[in-house]
Amino acid sequence: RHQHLRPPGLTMASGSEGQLQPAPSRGWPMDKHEKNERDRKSLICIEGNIASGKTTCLDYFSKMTDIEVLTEPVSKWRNVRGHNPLGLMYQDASRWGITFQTYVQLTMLDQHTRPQISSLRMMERSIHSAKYIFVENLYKSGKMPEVDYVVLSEWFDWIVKNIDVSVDLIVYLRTSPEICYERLKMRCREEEKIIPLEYLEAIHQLYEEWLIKQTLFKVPSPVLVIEANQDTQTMLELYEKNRDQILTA
Ligand code: D5M
Repeated sequence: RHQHLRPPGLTMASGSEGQLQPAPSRGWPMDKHEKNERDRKSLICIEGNIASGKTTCLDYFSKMTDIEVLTEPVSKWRNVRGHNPLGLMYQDASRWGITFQTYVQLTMLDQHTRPQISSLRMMERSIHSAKYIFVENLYKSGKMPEVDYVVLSEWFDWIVKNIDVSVDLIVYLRTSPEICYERLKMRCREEEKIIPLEYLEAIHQLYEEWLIKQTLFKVPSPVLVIEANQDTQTMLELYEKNRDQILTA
């Protein structure tokens, strides 16, 4: 697949060229029949900064037949047995970062391992971005003690080694942090009112290093980059026009 054959706004991230192979198999005890079932099905993860337009993208594709969509389990993050770990994390990341990230890792693992009915599943973010973007950001910004980071990393490494959390394609909705900041203010989610622009800039930087420069961490699949600064209507037209390229990338 060559970059110049793609329509404007859609590019395969460098380093992904020629890597469109089946997902690697894992060591989790799975009989041959089960494994073959999984290999015939595809998982696309939609990645991007907070308020980058992932929901619009997923809403568009959810209307198609034979595509199942799993949105981020935000309602669980806001209410687990009466507690709101998402809100707590935004109020005091140093105290609640590990609590929230432990729960995100569990709920993301639950998403990855749910039986897949349709031949194509689209998922909002992944266990990989939870670790490589958000946990990394907490640690790098000095808000997560090294011991918390190491324990979470041990969990993450064990999961990746022993459970099938493979991904077939990452679609990266690439936005500027300023645009995300505007969209974030408009959607007015209570917990997010205290998010400063600097936080979105830090998340953006990590996404760029992970998925574009590919220098930081292992990228679990090829990456399709979609420039996503445009308004909702234009984005929907872009998805409509390039639907087949996205689905067969
Ligand atoms: O993400 C929904 C909200 O959840 C948003 O406030 C970002 C936050 N989020 C998502 N995943 C994580 C992790 N792993 N750590 C910290 N915060 C997270 P949205 O981007 O709107 O889909």
